Amino acid sequence: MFTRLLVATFITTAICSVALAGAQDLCTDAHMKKMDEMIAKMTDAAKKKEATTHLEMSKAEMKKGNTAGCMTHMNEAHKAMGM
Ligand SMILES: [Cu+2]
Repeated sequence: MFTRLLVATFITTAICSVALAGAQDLCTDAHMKKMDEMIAKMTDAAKKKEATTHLEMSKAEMKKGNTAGCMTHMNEAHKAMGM
């Protein structure tokens, strides 16, 4: 019971910190790592695949230095994650 509450609090905090961050904070290796971790915890296989696909495209755009493209795919990945 207490563990479930802790996990729920952790997830809510993670989602809020993502929602409040700007593009300069999201298109970073640190955030990509966080996204990988969050997607790994997803239980809906179809949504998980969708989020993974968009995250990979987001990473590719980040490597090219295209922040706008990175954010577009990041937002799609977030949507697939239910954020
Ligand atoms: Cu993200």
